[in-house]
Amino acid sequence: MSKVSIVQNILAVNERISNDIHQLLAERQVCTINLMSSAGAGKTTLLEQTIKRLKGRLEIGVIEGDVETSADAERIEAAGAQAVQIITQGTCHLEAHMVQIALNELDLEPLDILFIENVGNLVCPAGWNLGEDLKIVVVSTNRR
Ligand SMILES: Nc1nc2c(ncn2[C@@H]2O[C@H](COP(=O)(O)OP(=O)(O)O)[C@@H](O)[C@H]2O)c(=O)[nH]1
Ligand SMILES: [Mg+2]
Repeated sequence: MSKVSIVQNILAVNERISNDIHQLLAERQVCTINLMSSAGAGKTTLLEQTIKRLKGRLEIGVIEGDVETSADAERIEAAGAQAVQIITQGTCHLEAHMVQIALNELDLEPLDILFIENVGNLVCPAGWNLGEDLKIVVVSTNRR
């Protein structure tokens, strides 16, 4: 039986697009943060509070990743920042080509920080660079 491995090719394409994104955002002097956690850990809440607290000091934009809804982008806009929603239709992580398309919908000119809220999943997003400067993992526990 012969086997064909395509994983390396897909990741190589992702890496190339990720590098293009990183270069574009560096030229625009936008610091980009890829925010990851399990579902419901508090990523969007953290972003809402960050946007409100930094209002008037730093301009923030957000690319939201979700498997099926636009609810998070609506929350971000209500908090006062530009937001673009990527609906992955079941895919468990964001890939660089999705972010590249979403970037066309944002006005990068005023931005100081771009947050990319990844799909709620602690495994899949880790393998896919998105052109970010930093990856941040949000971890939450209950109080007992
Ligand atoms: N008690 C408590 N609840 C929180 C906190 N952060 C988020 N939540 C709640 O946890 C739920 C999921 O939060 P969300 O920000 O949507 O998580 P995400 O899926 O990681 O974006 C919501 O009902 C939030 O109100 C927190 O710091 N403390
Ligand atoms: Mg969220």
